[in-house]
Amino acid sequence: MTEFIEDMVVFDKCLNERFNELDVHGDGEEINNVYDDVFEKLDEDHNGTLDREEFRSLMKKIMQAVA
Ligand SMILES: [Ca+2]
Repeated sequence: MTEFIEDMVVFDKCLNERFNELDVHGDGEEINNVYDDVFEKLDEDHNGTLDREEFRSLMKKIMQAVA
């Protein structure tokens, strides 16, 4: 459980870093476009939500991108 929380902290940190990189105008607009695009790719069964497996593959991609 501790490991999971630590992962979430790292995940959050990554997310913020990505957001700051993407949000070039500082108005939060860019992230919406990127998020829609990314979400569509991540929602592998296209049911509109990210389930555990889809979230897991998202985490994996982010960790790989950071490493
Ligand atoms: Ca899904």
